[in-house]
Amino acid sequence: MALGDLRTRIESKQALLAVIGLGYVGLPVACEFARVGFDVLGVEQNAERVTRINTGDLPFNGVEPGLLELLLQVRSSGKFHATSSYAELNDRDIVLICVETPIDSEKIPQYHALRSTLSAMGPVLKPGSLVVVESTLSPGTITELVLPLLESSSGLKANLGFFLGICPERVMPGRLLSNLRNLSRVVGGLTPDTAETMRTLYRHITNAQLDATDCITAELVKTVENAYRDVQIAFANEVAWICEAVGGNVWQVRELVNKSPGRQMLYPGAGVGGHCTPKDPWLLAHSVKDRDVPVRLIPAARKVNDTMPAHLAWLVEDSLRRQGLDISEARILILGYAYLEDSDDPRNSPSETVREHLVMKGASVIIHDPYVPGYQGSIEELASGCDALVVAVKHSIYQTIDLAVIHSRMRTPILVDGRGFIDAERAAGAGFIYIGLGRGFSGSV
Ligand code: SAJ
Repeated sequence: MALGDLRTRIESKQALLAVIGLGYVGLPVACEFARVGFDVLGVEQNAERVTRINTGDLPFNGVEPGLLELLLQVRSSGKFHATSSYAELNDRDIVLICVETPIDSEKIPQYHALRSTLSAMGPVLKPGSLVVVESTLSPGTITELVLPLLESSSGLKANLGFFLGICPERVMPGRLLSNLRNLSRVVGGLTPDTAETMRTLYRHITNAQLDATDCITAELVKTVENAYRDVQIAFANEVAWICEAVGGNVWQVRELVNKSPGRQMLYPGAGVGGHCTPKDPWLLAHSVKDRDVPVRLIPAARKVNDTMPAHLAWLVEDSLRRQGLDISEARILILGYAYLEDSDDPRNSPSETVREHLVMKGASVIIHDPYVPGYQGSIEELASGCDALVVAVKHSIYQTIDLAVIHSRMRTPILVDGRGFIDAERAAGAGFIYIGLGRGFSGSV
């Protein structure tokens, strides 16, 4: 099918769509296209996840406004169903690829999921179809890996047998649907015509700007926007360390700095987790690994952010020591395990690293999280006999916990706030010794 015919079928929503990978990115986008009237096939390797989706059960918890209702709606309308069989792709005019693209311990991109997807879909790819990668890729990956692999597995030639582009996602757990509908997107096509056809497609579900570009630009924009955020967070974290040393309060400093025009200092914290921000800077750096390009700021920012969990553990140890307690005899409750407030997504959880450091120091550590299975329960009960409460995630419910009750249950009333989330006066009023990340001891209450 020529691109023009495909665009006509897209405009009339007759084009048959497939989404490969039904995770935080793929499932919402599949449901959204089904909601507006496309016939959507979801292809997911995890059979248990396929079953849960086909029985109207979201395969993840967390607060995702509207997603469950949407899934039920598109299932009952018959516009969306999931499968683990690639064979069903053979009639699809459009295939969106939403699989994970992690990095390994050496910060090298791991494209196993992408490679196996491209190898499996090639033989059944419908000639004339449009393939769009939504996963985040190291700049250059579309032309250096995706294109040749898809040509060899399908036996088709790019821009003749299939059309190829990349449209990086800008979703965020807790705002999956709203980000999808309301955030602009970069639409990178192997050719300008392909980019325009992709715009025609995404216009159906996105009411924000769709910026047509080439593939390398789209790959760069996605990895740069997250590397930029990581550097911003690292700056805030470094200022927090300085404030602690000189007796400042970073939360107050940040507020006043941001009154200066053109400043937008982000928040220091217990660490940078998730599937995007810790990884994408390395995908960006990887694009020039074999070239004489001095990439220094991006790795340095990663290092700053990666030391925050250890720093929080040190704050806990130091606050215990100041009360004459040895951390090796302490019982510590960490509040929050998900990487982000009001989400159940535990990927690259900074709390896990905090726990590891505390355990290495000999402490016994328990964790509470209202959304992550295995960590739910009564905070009051978990706090019994503890010597320190560590706020690692800004889950909304932690704003309303009864500090007086928790205080009465604890052996030593130390509260270490890793997110500037608990009101220091309120904590002190409940009898806590409040230690805040980024607040020098003379700044502590
Ligand atoms: N964090 C801080 N300080 C901050 C902001 C975040 O320590 O000021 C920490 C968070 O606690 C978390 C990690 O960084 O552990 C990542 O937080 P995030 O707000 O960057 O959330 P992500 O990783 O879901 O980021 C996504 C990104 N969006 C996409 O990749 C599509 C990011 O570019 C967006 O800016 C962010 O969502 C958003 O705010 O929407």
